[in-house]
Amino acid sequence: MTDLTVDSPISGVQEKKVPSKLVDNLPTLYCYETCPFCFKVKALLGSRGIRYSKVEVDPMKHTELQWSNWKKVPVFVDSDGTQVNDSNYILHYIDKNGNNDFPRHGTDKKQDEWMDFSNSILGKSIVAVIYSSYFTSLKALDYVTKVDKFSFTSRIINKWLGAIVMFFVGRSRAKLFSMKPRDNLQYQLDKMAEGFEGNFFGGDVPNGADFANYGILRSMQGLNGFDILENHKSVQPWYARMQKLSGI
Ligand SMILES: N[C@@H](CCC(=O)N[C@@H](CS)C(=O)NCC(=O)O)C(=O)O
Repeated sequence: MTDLTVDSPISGVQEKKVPSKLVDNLPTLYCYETCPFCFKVKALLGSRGIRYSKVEVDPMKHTELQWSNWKKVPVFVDSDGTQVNDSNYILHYIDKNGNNDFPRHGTDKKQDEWMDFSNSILGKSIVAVIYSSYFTSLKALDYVTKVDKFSFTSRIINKWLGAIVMFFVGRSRAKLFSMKPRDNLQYQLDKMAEGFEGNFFGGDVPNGADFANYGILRSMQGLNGFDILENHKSVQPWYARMQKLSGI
């Protein structure tokens, strides 16, 4: 279970401010276009109407994150230069400094568990389905060929080599579950739906668990296995509600 205090010494809000890493003086999100953890943050920023800049990180070289000790995406830099690492921490940080809608970490066991579920179960379950073959992996990585700022060579390497890497990651994720990837995803969505308290995990208003799990699932829209969600009788309407309010 993710413990927001001990997960990693560099998860969460960083002491050193990095205002020089802001783009256009706006809160800035360092991300990969298709990263599930990044979609969590984009969904929350969208639902709160927060304007922000996006920096697309090269998934192989990480050039854009050379300045940071934390090399994973998302990294969020707030307008005052505060750096926050790790998606669930970023969700809490943004909420705390804005609407303050979510119960804070440690005060609502259910929210904490479902936020943890998004990383430890759902994220791994979708990866096992999206990257279940080299062909489906290539489809998922096609986006890199459309990132203008990447060089031609980077685009080719990121797509064709990236797909091999992700195919093996998919296989390793699949081994974590006893069911086949598609059956497992169906099972995890059934389980997840049990956590809804009416319209959302948070009841009438979405909480951290809604944004965390929506983000993960949003990243598979249009990719292999998304039909499982589209055909799910309670997850699909929840997904549509989240999509409407987040605008992504
Ligand atoms: N616990 C982190 C996980 C983030 C993560 O694993 N991001 C992936 C991209 S989807 C990553 O950056 N992996 C390292 C890499 O690509 O080198 C979070 O929730 O933000």
